[in-house]
Amino acid sequence: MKRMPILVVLALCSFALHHAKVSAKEPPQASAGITSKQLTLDLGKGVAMNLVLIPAGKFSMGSPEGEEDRQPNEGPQHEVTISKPFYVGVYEVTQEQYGAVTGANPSNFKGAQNPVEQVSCDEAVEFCKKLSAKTGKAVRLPTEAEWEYACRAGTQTRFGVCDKDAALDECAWSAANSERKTHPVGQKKPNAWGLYDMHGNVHEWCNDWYAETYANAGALDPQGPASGTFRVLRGGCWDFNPQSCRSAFRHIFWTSGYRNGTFGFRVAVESK
Ligand SMILES: [Ca+2]
Repeated sequence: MKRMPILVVLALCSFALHHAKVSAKEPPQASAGITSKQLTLDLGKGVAMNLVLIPAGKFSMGSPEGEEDRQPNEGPQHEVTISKPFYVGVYEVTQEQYGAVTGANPSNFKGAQNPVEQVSCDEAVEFCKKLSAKTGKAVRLPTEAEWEYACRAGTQTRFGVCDKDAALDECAWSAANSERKTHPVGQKKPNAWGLYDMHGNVHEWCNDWYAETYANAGALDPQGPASGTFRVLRGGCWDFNPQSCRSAFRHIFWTSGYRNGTFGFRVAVESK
């Protein structure tokens, strides 16, 4: 692969210019106390990736015992501190973006603005390494804690955008409305921090090894177990029921090299 010129553009409110092919609206103005900073990465070949700065803060990770459809591995619910702001992708990584960085498109459901799928965790990590080299930024998969924190965007309800399964139609592609396929990113309602498709469309790889319980989870910037057999995916997908798109739901049982038409990802970038 040719080495591409490094070009990183920090921009405020600029990503409509860079993402004109996507039908998504711009994220709403952040609420009080929340920064509206955005980061745009130039992937080359006229392709950009937009990220939004997620503020440091605390949240309750996992679901309360009384939550409808709760699974045992979502507990115990515990307070987590995210000590540093970090950028996270506004959208799932698209096929156009994946192709610009790797030259490949393994997806079952072809579409430049559809999320890339049929990507293993190892391949997602490799994408991050290549994008880091291209941009000079520290690009990586989000931790499971970062993912859930970003998904919730200050909420403690079952979903980060809405709280009823029926209302999820407005904010996620699940088995209830997907017609059994992925859809272009950014067509549903974003959460309060301007993130689209955190619920549904494709499952999203996280960096953590899977732990069956949060009993031994750290409270400060948890990274998950030091080693393990399975990785974790979050957010549910086009092939899962709405209840499996809940903020706390954890999809596991998949090794780092396994790929599937429901598996995609979004990236995180260190803010400093
Ligand atoms: Ca998703």
